[in-house]
Amino acid sequence: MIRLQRPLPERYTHASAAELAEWIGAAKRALGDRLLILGHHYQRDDVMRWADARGDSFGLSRIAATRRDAEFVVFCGVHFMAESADVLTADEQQVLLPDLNAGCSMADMADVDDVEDAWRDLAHVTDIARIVPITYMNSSAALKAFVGRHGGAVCTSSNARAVLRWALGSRDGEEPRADKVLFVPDQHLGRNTAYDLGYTADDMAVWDPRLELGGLGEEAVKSSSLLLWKGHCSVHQRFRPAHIADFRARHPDGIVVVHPECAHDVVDAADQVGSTDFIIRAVRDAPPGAVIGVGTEIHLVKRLDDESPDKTVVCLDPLVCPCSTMSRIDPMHLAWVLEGLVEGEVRNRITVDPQIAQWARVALERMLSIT
Ligand code: CIZ
Repeated sequence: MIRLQRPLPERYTHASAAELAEWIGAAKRALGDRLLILGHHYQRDDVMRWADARGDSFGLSRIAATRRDAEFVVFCGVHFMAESADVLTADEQQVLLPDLNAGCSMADMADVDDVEDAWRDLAHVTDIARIVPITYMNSSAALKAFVGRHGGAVCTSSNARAVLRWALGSRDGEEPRADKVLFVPDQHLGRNTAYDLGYTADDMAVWDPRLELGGLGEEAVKSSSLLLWKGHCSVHQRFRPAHIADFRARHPDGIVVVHPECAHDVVDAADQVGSTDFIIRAVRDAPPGAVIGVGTEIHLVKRLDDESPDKTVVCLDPLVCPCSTMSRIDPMHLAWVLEGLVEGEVRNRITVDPQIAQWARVALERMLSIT
């Protein structure tokens, strides 16, 4: 997906770190409660220091929705997060993304047109009324709206288990809503959650949107309970079981915690698996002196280490893996957007078409009613 961020004026590109900090601080003071700056957990420190609230994508959108006095919500995250905030906030609140090129490669792997094509193909070979689409929070508003329109729900990495159970029924007698789920866009979250629920490899198939019928035979489509979209997170997919083996060799008593966007063999080798919030709690609850090897984005891992002086928190991948799109939000872009607001100009507003927002809200509310 191409989003064009116009080049910034030299005032920002030639400024020193100290000047940018001075301008951001002055703009924040001038805007007062009219402004809410949200910082995603993966955000770089020189931006995070200005955040009024930190959190994951869904948590931050909910904070924005409860802060009705905040006329301007500056989302220091990526594009789909700013869209979700726009969907969940009041009409009079304006959501801004400091750099329009801060996208999410995983979200971009599931273009809504491709998902609609897949849905049509599936309808030719199976009873489409018995398929529920589920999209991960990390997806465009248009895809969330598609899911809402077709009776499905959004899920986060914290509640994917509950949402899959809602769709497919639990194996202990709960009524299934469908025979099949189309899980988009992260195959790993879908697979890890399905294994956790007792499904086996035979129950799942990967849908490759570039191939006819997802690269699957009609029989495979019919017999699978889960069709997993061929998408992944470029950061989490880097972790390998060998990283865990190396960590364990160096720290035999260490604790390994990874995100469910990691591949299944990594999740299998870890001690604990969970969302960003889960990882934060796992570090907080670890005993003093613990060494914790974490499989997630490096800014979060470093921050956890800095903020836990009685523990050692290290990234499992020694070759550091930042979320490069998130890092596009830097002090230059933040200063540019904030000074625009002070001058009465709203730069980089993210708006979701009202029809799309309405259906995306249906999918989000369905998730909330399940969890
Ligand atoms: O939804 C989020 O913020 C992400 C990227 C992950 C998580 O586990 O919360």
